[in-house]
Amino acid sequence: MAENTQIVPSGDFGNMIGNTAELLESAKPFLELMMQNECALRELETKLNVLNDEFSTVYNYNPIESIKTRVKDPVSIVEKMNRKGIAPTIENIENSLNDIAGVRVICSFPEDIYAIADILTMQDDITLIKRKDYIANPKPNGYRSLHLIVGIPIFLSTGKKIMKAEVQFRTIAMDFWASLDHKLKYKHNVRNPAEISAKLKACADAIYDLDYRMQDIRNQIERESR
Ligand code: 0O2
Repeated sequence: MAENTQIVPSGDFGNMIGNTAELLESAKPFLELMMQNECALRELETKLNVLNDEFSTVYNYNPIESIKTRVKDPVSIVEKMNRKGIAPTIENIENSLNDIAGVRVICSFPEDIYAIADILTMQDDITLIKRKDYIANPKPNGYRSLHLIVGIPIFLSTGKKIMKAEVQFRTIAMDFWASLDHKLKYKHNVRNPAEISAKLKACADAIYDLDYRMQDIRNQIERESR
């Protein structure tokens, strides 16, 4: 290093580092909240994996095809708070959003969805806060899933904290449909949105029919192969 190289920042660069440190400090409570939600997701994912492993070993059957987890991104959090007309403070975010932590559980058959959802919510450290059955009562556009809002404890150095999480259960086919529907939501320049919505609704109904027909075949195979 040359003798007079300045290693202590000064001037604008120094201010910039100072501002960054302040910014990081002020973001800490938010980062902490995100970390706690990540922890809640890990707990839930483990519980679901344990159930799937047990079914696989004991009944030679995997009710869960896949599990996806995500923490809601900061922009979506702020947008949702704005939609609700609530100031996006840490306290308000924690109190008014149920889906900062989100788990999506993909099952092959509708019966498995209800079985796993019931077993999960019967666990004594899980609290069922809200249940929306969009399979029995689909949204007008055809969206089907079972949504649970659950409370789950995480254990921090300061003690136990109950976190909220949204668990969405769908079949593989419902998930396929929801991905395409999600694309429509974010494309604002489609020429025939009404026509596309009608086609999607018809597909959603066909998927519902197919899911239950496949389930009947699966059950018949089980009955007739004992
Ligand atoms: P993202 O990016 O998936 O997180 P609430 O305040 O809980 O009563 P909320 O949050 O509208 O009301 O709950 P709701 O209706 O149960 O649905 C929330 C989530 O379900 C959405 O999250 C989607 O993931 C999914 N969802 C609901 N309706 C539809 C639909 O019509 N199509 C698709 N593809 N997904 C849907 P976010 O926050 O929209 O986004």
